[in-house]
Amino acid sequence: MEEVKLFGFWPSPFSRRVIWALKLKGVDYEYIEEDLPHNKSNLLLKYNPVHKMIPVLVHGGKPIAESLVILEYIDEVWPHNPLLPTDAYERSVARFWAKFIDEKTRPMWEFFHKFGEEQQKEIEKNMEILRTIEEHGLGDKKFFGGDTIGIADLVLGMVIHMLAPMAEVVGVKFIEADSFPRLHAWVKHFSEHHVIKDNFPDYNRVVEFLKIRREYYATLSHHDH
Ligand SMILES: N[C@@H](CCC(=O)N[C@@H](CS)C(=O)NCC(=O)O)C(=O)O
Repeated sequence: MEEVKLFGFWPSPFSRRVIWALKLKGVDYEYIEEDLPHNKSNLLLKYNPVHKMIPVLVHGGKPIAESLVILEYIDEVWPHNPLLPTDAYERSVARFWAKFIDEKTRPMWEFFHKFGEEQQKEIEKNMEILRTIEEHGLGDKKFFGGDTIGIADLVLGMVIHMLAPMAEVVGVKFIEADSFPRLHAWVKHFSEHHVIKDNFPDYNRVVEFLKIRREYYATLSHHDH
């Protein structure tokens, strides 16, 4: 079998979704942790010269960048335990939600960089995005992928290991049982899945990492005013 390598950064939701996909498929790979904040490796710059970002999957020496592209590649090369449905229409629906969640969840971090009224506005925007996913995304399914985890679930995983600890550090709550019952049930199903649970970043370590970031943003915001 050709060698598989993954370049990632431990708290990043973008490399995390790829780790989960490889684990769901049972693909052996070598994980290479990048020192993103301080010192990107020459290999990362060589493999992703366009964005210079993780994740990069290297399969048989050939690099693939952009997490959604990587997830689709993984599903094509290792088709067992599929992440996408076989039916063309169902596949397009799965891709629609993966794209929507990918595009909408990254800006959800904005509240973490802001304070006061600006922070409140971002929190409200986040609630609207969650409302859209709650009302139009999941329906009565357990996962976006139906009974099993699919591509959109892997992308939405970010709300558990990044958005939730960010909310904890700031002192707000997003996905609660009474306001978002479907998403709340999804959080439980997804985080209790054995592959996800066994390959989850250390929650307390993420909180500590985020506290330092939050203090840094607070210093910046203090200088602004
Ligand atoms: N759209 C990209 C986003 C990846 C991304 O934002 N990676 C961040 C880490 S969370 C990164 O490598 N940042 C390094 C930099 O911006 O210089 C994907 O889905 O793969």
